[in-house]
Amino acid sequence: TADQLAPIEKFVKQLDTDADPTYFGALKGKNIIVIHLESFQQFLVDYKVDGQEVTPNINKFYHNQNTIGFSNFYNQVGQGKTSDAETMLDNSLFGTASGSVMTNYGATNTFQSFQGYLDQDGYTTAAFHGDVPSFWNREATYKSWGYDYFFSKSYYANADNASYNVGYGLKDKIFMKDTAEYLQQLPQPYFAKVITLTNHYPYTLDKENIDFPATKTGDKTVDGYVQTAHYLDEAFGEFMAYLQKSGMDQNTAVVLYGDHYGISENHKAAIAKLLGKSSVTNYDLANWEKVPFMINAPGLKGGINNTYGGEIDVMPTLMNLLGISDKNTIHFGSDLLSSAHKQIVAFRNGDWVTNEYTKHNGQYFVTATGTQITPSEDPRVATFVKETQSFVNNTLSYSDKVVTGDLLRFYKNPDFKKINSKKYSYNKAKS
Ligand code: GP9
Ligand code: MN
Repeated sequence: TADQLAPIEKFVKQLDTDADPTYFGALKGKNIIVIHLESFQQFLVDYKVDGQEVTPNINKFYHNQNTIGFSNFYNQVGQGKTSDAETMLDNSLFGTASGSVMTNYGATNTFQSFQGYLDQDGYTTAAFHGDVPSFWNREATYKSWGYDYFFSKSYYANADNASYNVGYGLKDKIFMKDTAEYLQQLPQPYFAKVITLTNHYPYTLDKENIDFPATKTGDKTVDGYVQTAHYLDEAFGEFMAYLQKSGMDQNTAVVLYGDHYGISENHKAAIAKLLGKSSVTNYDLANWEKVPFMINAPGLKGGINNTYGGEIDVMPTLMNLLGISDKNTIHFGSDLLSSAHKQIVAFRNGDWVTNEYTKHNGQYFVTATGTQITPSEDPRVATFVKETQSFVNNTLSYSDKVVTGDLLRFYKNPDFKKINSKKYSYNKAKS
């Protein structure tokens, strides 16, 4: 009921920040292309195998003077993996404790999504993905989130041709090329989410597309990872070249993010080899949860940003960059570019990272140094840990309440026009 919302409204109010004046509205009216880098971890950025960069195009993008490149940005997904990342990015709501929000609630819940705000702001919104539309219940969910268009597999030429596919669907290079051409035809300004696919477990690629040496960790399931990551980087490079050649880059912001790990914590020996260490600690594994988040646009004041944050923070960050107030949204993240941003990153299992201390698999560390600590030995640290844990537990459980109770249907947001999911159809017109 509406009463259940009151404590939640109070909780999310404390996340409200004043936007940084340099960045508020800096991307106003620009096209936004968000590229979802499948299974892409931050460690790959600037990573080399035998002296060779795995992802030269993404590295260049990260260090570009018009890119804000986050160095302490974490994935926060749970069982819903890709779908949890999408739920956080488009709604600033966490994935649920188990299962997937998109699968279990995507068709039926009321949402106040980023796409809904963008629509009110005159944007066309579209999602692109080279898999069937039913995967993760995307088709139904995107209607609830108010996406105008969903270009899924059948929108791409030769999608049924086996040589165009690997793993779950279309090869990234083919997918990205056709996507760029679709983007060119969208009414502007547009917001586009482009979900890549080839860099997905078990990291297989056809011979013609392999042009990077596999790692030799001795773990067969991870050694192909740098090869598919390299392929994804080439697809991204070709996509950016198209934007530049066509002039599409001029009024467009490109945002990159990684959705979750590519190599899970179960592969400790391989992770140690990749990091050049004899073994890994829980502190190393906390760092292993980092994924890229980069924002680039012509004229944007860039630089490496060391703020601690995660996927839950993307929507408030982008809203402020677009000059859309996030004050009245029920969001569980906050603007990473605001000096008031609370640097607590909550993980779905109750672990957390802050700019001061880190909790991972029940152990505590100083975030800056990796030194392991026992919080009870220092009253100040003990209090910090207690307060942080209580914030993390609250943020997760309040987000769960919003989702499982479908509470947004009771929330009267003065800034938000209700989404009518029935309005949308993503069927391909027969030609
Ligand atoms: C499939 C894809 C993969 O369409 O997005 O999802 P994941 O297995 O990474 O959750
Ligand atoms: Mn994924």
